[in-house]
Amino acid sequence: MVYLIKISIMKKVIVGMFVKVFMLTIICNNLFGQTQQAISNSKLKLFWSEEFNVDGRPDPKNWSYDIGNGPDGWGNQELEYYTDRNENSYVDKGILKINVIKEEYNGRSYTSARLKTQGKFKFTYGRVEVRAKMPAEVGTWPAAWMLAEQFGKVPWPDCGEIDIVEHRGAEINKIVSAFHYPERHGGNCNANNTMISNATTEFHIYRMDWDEKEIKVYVDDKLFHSVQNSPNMPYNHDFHLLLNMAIGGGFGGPVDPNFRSSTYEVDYIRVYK
Ligand SMILES: [Ca+2]
Repeated sequence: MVYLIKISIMKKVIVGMFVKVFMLTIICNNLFGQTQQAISNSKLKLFWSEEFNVDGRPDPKNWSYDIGNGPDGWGNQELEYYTDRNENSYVDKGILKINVIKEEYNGRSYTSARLKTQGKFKFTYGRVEVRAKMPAEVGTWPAAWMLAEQFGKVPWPDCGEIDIVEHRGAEINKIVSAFHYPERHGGNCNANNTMISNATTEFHIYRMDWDEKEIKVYVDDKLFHSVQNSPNMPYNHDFHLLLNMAIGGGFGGPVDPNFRSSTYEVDYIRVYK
C-alpha cells in the first residue's frame, strides 16, 4: 500500500515535472519566436518608398505606365484600356487612386491605369509592404505585384512573377497571392488565398518577405502563402513593382451591368532590406 502510494506520489511528481518542462518549452518557444521576429524586423531598413505625399500626377521619378489593352487583354482577356491620364490615376490627400471608368475609349468600353517602376526602381530580396483598400464593384481586379526587371527581354513566365495581393470584386474580402514561374503559371500558377474583414472599407497591409530561401506573403502580419526559393527558381534577380486595376477577363470575371466607375486606393508602398 505504502509502496503504491509512493508510486502514486512519484507519478504525480514526474507528471508535474513533465507539465512544467512542457509549459517552459512553450513559453521559451514563444519568447524565442518573438525575439527572432523582433531581431529580423529590427535588422530591416527602409530601402525605398512611395508614400504618395504629393497630390496630382504620380511621381514620374518612380512611375511609368503600361498603355493600351495589351495582346489578348494583357494575356487575360481584360477589358480595360490603360491610360496615363489623371482620370485613371492621381494622388489625392496622400492616397494613390486608380480609377476604372466605363467609357468608350480607343475601341474599349473601360479605362484604367497600370503603374510600374520598371526602369526606375528595381531590387533583389527584401520586404514589400503595401497599404491599400480594395474596390467592391463586381468585375474589378486590383493588384500589387512584381515582375522581373528583364520582363520583355526574357519570356514570361521564365522571368518570374510575384503577385503580392489580388482581389476580385466578385469575391469581396478574399485575398489572393500567386507565384508564376516555369511550369506553374497562368491558370496553373502557385496560388493561395485567405479571407479577411473589411478589405473594401478599410486599409490593410499586404506584405511580402523575399530572400534566397523562401518568399512569404502576409496580410496584416498573417502568413497565408509561401514558396521555396532556390537557384532553379526565377526569383534571384531584380524585380520591379506594379500597381494596377484590371476589369473583367479571366480573373476579374463578368462585370456588373450597372458598373460606372471604381477606385482602388494605395496609401503607400515600401521596400525594406
Ligand atoms: Ca500616403
